[in-house]
Amino acid sequence: MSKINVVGLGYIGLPTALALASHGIEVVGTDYNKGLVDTLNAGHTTFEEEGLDELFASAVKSGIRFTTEYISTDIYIVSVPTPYEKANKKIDASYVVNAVKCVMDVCPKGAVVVIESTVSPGTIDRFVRPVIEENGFTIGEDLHIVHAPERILPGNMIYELKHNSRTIGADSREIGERIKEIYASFCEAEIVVTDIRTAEMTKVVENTFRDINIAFANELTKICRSDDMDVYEIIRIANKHPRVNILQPGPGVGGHCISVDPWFLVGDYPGLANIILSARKINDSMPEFVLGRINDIMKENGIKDVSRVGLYGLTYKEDVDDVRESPALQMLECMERHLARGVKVYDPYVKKDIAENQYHDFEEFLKNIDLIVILTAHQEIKENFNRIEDKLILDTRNVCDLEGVYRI
Ligand code: SAJ
Repeated sequence: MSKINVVGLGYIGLPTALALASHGIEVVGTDYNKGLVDTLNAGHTTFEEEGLDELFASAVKSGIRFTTEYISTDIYIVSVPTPYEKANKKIDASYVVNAVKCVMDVCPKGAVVVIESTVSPGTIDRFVRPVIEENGFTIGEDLHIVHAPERILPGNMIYELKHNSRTIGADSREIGERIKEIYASFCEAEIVVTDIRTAEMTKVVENTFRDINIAFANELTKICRSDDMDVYEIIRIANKHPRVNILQPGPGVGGHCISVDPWFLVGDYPGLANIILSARKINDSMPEFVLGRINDIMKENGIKDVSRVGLYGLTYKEDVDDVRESPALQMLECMERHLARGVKVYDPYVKKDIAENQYHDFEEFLKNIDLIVILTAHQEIKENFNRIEDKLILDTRNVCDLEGVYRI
């Protein structure tokens, strides 16, 4: 089996490199962030995920190497960021294009570059193929392109890396099957080989489907709130129907995937992506909806000073350390716009100071607040409801079973 150079050692690239190395494949992990590479070479992982440290130890034992350099080999897996430009909702493919350029500087003839990064439909045609041809390479001879989007769930990545089915998009069945064999070294689920544009679209469609379903739950919570109905009881009972699976309302949709990918379709198919756009607007309205609930509760209980309110949870969802696009940060931005500063914040997973009035000790955080807003259902809060029973509680995640808890 060929040596593989995994380029980009973030939330996706690192677990992928470790899984390949732990299953008998020679792997070199490359990242332009020297600090990150040094951390890995010092024997430390760079983020928290169930099972990551064990996989890291197994990969190190198998001889995985980490470097800032690209190496000359015949298979590259590229997992670099694909941010989107908020203004025009278009993808920024520059990181992918730059990685492919670096591959071309070192790769032998006939190498395969596998792009795992989530890209909007048509990105590889619009940005990757031209840069390869502009450098005098013939696609399908000098360099093969494959798109293999991942679908692992942050918070359960290592398990899903092994058990989720995979999609391999390639220009030829032969190359697709060759890359399928590599992923089959650690993936025990079905691996589907298709064309590149189909692979690009399925990935974005999967996340868009989830965004729309979350938006339905969020719109339902607004409707029920307006008519004093219990949305959670309605969802609980409705989901007993064999073909109904309503998701959970929340304070908004965060993360760098579900809150981003649907915008690719809105940006690329204006006038057609209507439900998709509406769902995005509903989900993006939830942080302000929660602020409205906080305001109502403060008035109802005579809390005049917003510094008596504490936001529990800065990450975008439970038991992860990722704050990208998190509802809490969207709320803080909104409060700043309305000059409502002073709210206290705390998250056990966020060690760095990223907000004003951020606490790093749960007890300290609790000391001077009257209303705690549960924005992220970390295991810590679920195990410590007894420590907040003397507070007013707004539970945006419906996890607290204490009496008199407010919900969104
Ligand atoms: N959320 C709700 N209500 C729900 C479910 C989620 O409000 O019922 C919120 C979460 O709190 C979070 C956001 O939505 O803020 C997204 O969380 P998530 O757990 O639904 O998904 P992600 O973003 O962590 O991971 C998704 C997954 N995609 C799908 O489930 C279709 C994962 O499989 C992908 O690999 C990942 O995006 C990605 O990287 O694309």
